[in-house]
Amino acid sequence: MRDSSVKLLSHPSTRIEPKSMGKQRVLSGVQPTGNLHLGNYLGAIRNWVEGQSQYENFFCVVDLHAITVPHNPATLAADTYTIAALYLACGIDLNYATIFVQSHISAHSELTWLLNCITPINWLQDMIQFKEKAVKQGQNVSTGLLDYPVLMAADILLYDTDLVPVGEDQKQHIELTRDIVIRLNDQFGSPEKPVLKLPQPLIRKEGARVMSLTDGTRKMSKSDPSELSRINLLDPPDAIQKKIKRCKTDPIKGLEFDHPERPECNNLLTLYMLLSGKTKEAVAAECQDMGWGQFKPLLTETTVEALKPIQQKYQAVMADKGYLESVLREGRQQAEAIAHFTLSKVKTALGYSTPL
Ligand code: AQP
Repeated sequence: MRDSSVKLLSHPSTRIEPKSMGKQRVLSGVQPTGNLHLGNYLGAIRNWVEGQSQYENFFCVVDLHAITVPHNPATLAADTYTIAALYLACGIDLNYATIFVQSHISAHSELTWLLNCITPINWLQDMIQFKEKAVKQGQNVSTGLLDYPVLMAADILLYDTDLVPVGEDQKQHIELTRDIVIRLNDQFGSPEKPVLKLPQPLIRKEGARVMSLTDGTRKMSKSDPSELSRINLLDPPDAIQKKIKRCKTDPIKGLEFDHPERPECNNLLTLYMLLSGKTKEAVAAECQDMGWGQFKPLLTETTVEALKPIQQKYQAVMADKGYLESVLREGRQQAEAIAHFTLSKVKTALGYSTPL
């Protein structure tokens, strides 16, 4: 790496220890469907980073999922690289993790087909995310959107994953993955010799559901048409200041957590707590007598400071495209070997002949 600020990133070929050593395996991913926001960071990536040394980790950029809603082919590849660079910038360490791009490994699509054929269609029609996104798209809902959770199941199952760290919104999809495993093992394996491993969700309570800045009852989301609804990890300080200044609040004096009629207040205090690293009790005591006029600049400064190191590291990673490419190339090689082994196991269990 040319830039000294990214010295902490290890080059893929200079790792200091093997990543597995009998550890439980973790897999998770983010779609390249837009700018990563504080919900993606606090609900998912920050937890990946905090737990990474305990596990053998696979983090993918799930670009096949990205086309389940209308997408722009002119930006898909660049968005994919941006997400991979942000993984590194947020602190994913190659000593513990493999980073790769989902579409670079054909086993994801192939296992999806096999799993499709044992997944009842009504299981997919019941998924909350499908119903919500389908409503937004009206007549143009693709089969891919309905099939999104089966592709996600394939992502998880290909790597014999033990744990899937996600935000609360993805819990139903992990439950569906488990149902698919149980069905497949039941039909094509035996209790002594299951075909696929049963994964568990790993959902942290704090940050599991970061809410929109413009409506504290809806989750912060990349696809919300209003830019003011979310803070992106790459937002400059003036954009962060503007978004917090304009965010929805209430007229009640004094700030408090967990009040059922103050969802925005709870969300903003939670953001302050998570980004400052203070405890809930300390934040409750610090902010109990504050008005919004005093709290908003405090939250702005805390957010800007928390995102500064991520933004600096991101710039350094993006300045060396060769490095990022080498990370993804090696990631693909490592992930592909495992994925193809699992795929072969499933094909054998389903009765397929071996390729000649
Ligand atoms: N608001 C959120 N709070 C906590 N966690 C969240 N995640 C997403 N939004 C929040 C978690 O981020 C990870 C990656 O999500 P994704 O990009 O794969 O898809 P998503 O959940 O659909 O995220 P978005 O931002 O809402 O994207 P769009 O608008 O494109 O659908 C997941 O672990 C998710 O739980």
